[in-house]
Amino acid sequence: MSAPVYEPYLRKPKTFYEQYERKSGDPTVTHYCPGCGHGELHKMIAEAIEDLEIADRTVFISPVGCSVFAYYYFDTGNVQAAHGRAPAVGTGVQRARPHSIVISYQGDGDLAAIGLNEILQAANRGEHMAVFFVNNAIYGMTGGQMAPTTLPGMHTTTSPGGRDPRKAGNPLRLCELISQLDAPVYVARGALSGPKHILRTRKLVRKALQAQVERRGFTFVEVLSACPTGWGMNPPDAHKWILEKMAEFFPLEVFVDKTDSEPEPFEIPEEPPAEKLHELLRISTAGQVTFSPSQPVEPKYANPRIKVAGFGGQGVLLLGLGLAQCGMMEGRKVSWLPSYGPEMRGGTAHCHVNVSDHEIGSPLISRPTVVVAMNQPSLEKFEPQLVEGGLLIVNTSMVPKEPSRSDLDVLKIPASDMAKELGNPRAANMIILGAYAAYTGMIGKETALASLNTLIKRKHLVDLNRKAIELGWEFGTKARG
Ligand SMILES: Cc1ncc(C[n+]2csc(CCOP(=O)(O)OP(=O)(O)O)c2C)c(N)n1
Ligand code: SF4
Repeated sequence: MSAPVYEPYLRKPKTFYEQYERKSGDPTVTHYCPGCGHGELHKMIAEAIEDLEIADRTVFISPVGCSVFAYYYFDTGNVQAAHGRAPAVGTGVQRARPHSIVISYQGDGDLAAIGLNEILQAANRGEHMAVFFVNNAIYGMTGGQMAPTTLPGMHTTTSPGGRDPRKAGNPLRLCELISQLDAPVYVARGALSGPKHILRTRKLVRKALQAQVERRGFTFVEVLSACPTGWGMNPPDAHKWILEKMAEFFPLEVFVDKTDSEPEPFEIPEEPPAEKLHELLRISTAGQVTFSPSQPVEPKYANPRIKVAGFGGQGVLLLGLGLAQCGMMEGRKVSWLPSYGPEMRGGTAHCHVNVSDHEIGSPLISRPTVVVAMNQPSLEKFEPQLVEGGLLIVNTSMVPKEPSRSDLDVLKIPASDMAKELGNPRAANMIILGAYAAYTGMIGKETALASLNTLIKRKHLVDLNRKAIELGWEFGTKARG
């Protein structure tokens, strides 16, 4: 007699990675605490994605909180969003790629505190996304502080005497709030405790995702979930507490279900052909020629990581763009990342520019090899960040102070004064571009001049900027010796 073959009951859904990349430890287990609801809900979502066959078009958005770790587990598209911002990121994803299935997976600190406005606005707009809201009544990741969903009288690290509704208000009931809006098509609350409720919650999860497949609109499933660590309970007690205490305040109901109504007609828009990309992004290729690097580059100047800094109005960002533009024209990989001060005018501005013969891992630069300081505060802020022996270019017209380090390669240039003499102080940035190009050999003169066709939108200013580059080039050549 042959042995019976049993279908494995507890199977790992295919939506999960085979191994979980983590900082340390066993890569086959999750790092969630024993009894934590995140793991249970992850599994329900993963199974539904597998059964609905949507893994290849699902984008899972995990913001801050214990939910952030979702990208370690889900073999789908993943985006990590800033605290509370998953619905905004999801909106962008859905609108750019309407064929995608967007999941916004958020904790109660994330969704009901810092992200409350985001979720209400997204729900009110009826964005096409499934929101899974893990309500464990506290901030789990940071050690159990009071959340907007903390029960009256509940002890947390920030309400050691118990939540007092007279001071902290009553807990927010998100399902009830969201179901007041017209747009949401499905709003329901489940609990992760005991087989009956776990099976019911599994159904709610599926329904919310099925509605996305049918492109019906905004779906919201709140899940009462245990955080034994934050609650200071063992897992069985925590699970009991969900039904005995939490469910009393947060009723387990389906609040809205319009998933039977006619879905809005939808056709997946065609992808634009790659040749059209320039047009779509409004990138001008007019007058662009590819130049080969004209001078040998000393290893210390090759693959620069550049920070250009100054105050608003000095053309700091344009100088950064110019460096990237020239690098691109000479066939290199480039990135440009601007950073603005909060003021519209007169504030500080800086940008990060990578020009490299290799793929660029990140546009963000923390240890630059080149710093351009257009004013005094920029010197003070960015000189310390330079790598040992890095190149510091100082606009001495605006920087009276001497650099403080002695290990640096310093190019001092009175760029603003030179630009004034040329007829326009705003041309200081292009003088520096010319000087940098000649001093380091990283950019050919012909390339720098030709980049102006793309960089300078007001054509009557091209001539002035051309002169500025020439002037800078002369200065840089002399300084190089
Ligand atoms: C802008 C910002 N503010 C605060 C924090 C600190 N912080 C990290 S996680 C968290 C709360 C997360 O709680 P919740 O959303 O309930 O998720 P849980 O960890 O309980 O699953 C906070 C306040 C942060 N990372 N970023
Ligand atoms: S701290 Fe709480 S929410 Fe975070 S993993 Fe542990 S049990 Fe889960």
